[in-house]
Amino acid sequence: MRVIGAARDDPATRVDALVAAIGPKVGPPVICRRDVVLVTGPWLAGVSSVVAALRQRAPQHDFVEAPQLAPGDAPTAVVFVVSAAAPLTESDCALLDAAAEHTDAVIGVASKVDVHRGWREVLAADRATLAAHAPRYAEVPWVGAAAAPQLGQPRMDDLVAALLSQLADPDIARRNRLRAWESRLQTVAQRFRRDAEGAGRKARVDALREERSAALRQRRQSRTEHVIALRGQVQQARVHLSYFARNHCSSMRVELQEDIAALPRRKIPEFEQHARGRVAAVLAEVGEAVHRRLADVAQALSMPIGLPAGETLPTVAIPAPPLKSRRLETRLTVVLGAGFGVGVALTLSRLLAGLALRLNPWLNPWLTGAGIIACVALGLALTLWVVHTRALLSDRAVLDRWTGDVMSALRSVLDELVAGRVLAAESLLNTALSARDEAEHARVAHQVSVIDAELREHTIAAARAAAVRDRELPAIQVALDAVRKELGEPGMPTVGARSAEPAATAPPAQRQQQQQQRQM
Ligand SMILES: Nc1nc2c(ncn2[C@@H]2O[C@H](COP(=O)(O)OP(=O)(O)OP(=O)(O)O)[C@@H](O)[C@H]2O)c(=O)[nH]1
Ligand SMILES: [Mg+2]
Repeated sequence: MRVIGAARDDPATRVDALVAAIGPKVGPPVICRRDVVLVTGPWLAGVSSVVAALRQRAPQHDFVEAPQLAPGDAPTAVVFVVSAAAPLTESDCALLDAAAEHTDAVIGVASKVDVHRGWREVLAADRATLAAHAPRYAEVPWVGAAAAPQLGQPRMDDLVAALLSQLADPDIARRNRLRAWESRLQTVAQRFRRDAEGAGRKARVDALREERSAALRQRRQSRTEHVIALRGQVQQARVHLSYFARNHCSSMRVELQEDIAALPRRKIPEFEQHARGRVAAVLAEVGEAVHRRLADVAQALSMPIGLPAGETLPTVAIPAPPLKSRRLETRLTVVLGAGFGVGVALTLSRLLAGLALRLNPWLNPWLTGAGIIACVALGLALTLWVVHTRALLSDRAVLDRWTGDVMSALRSVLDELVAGRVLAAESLLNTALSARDEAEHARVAHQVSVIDAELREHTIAAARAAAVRDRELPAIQVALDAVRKELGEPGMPTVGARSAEPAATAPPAQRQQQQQQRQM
């Protein structure tokens, strides 16, 4: 029973009971209170020297440096050593926050006062800075010390006196436990607040929203781009192939005209076959070019539409050239040719008769007879030549006209071929584009639905965290207020704003008064 009574009188147990009575759903601080004094401070502040000196001056107490404390160990008091060379910085304050997280008893030391003459000003500045950093430090006693002086004797009396006085305070265990509870309650409250505010969650939600709108934007853009690309490619192919076909027609026409101009009479019957062969060749060439170009378009658009390789080519309806039906023209030519031949023969025979009369009258009858025969032969030959030449020229003219007709027929067939095949390919490409669009739409819809699901989860998690915060925080705040009141820090702002709090205003007199009340 005595043990139970002693445990009930234990300051830590009393503090635990005080907090438990308020009822926050927070477990007790998970710390191991050690009966040691932690001496800590920034780099090269003189910590080790102070530890050595304190061990000499107060051998009844244990002094340790930060590395000698295990995680979770809490010292009974903290001696915070800073060099008197320069005032305290924010990072030094943060160092003290970590060291004195579960310990209320803190002593500030401005070290190396033997060499820094202005140490008192630095000490005052340190005191002000620390008090401004957090209200709990407003009453921290500050002393000057020289543990390993270069000049004169060590100066440790003030520090030893202040430390022994703190350690001798019967209330130190209770205050340290209260401080541990304050730290614990603040940490838990901050965790609830952080969970509810969810900075990480917010960033993730923003990123998800951005990803969502980017996916939808990209989908819209890619659809428009594909439609424009398809139209452009098809138009280009149409223009190019029409030009190609017309060009081929024109060059073939010129070629055939040249052939006709040099065509001898005996080759006239073969010309029709030759022209038909050329037409078939041009038709095949244009068909091949159309196929190739449309395959290129499909490849450029990355849409394999499977154009049939050997499509049947259309036929060009070509009538035979009208070479035979010209009997009247032949008769006329024969008459004209005969007239021309007779005229030439008569003229020449008269010329020869006159010539023979002048040369030798004895030979006249013979010469005249021979001349007549020669002139008749010549007239006949001329008649035949005229008839033949006229017939050849007429045939060539007929073939030339016929070639023109063939070309027009071929051109219209080629126009139809190009237009029809481009139209068919465009329709296939549009179908392929729609299919691809559909697949893309399904992919983006799936991506968006995954994002939406995650966004919903985040919204639910945020609402849940806010509900937990609203449910748990009031009790924690009440417990924290009670702990702070016990520590003599009434009127503190709400939890989670420790570093932003104004300088402490709890007067030392008030704290003394509270201590006296408790001791009574
Ligand atoms: N003048 C003068 N120098 C001191 C005093 N105390 C320590 N020093 C010098 O300050 C330097 C650092 O001293 P330490 O005691 O090793 O300081 P520390 O904070 O333990 O240093 P670290 O552990 O390296 O961060 C040494 O060169 C000491 O000689 C002092 O009281 N007066
Ligand atoms: Mg050291």
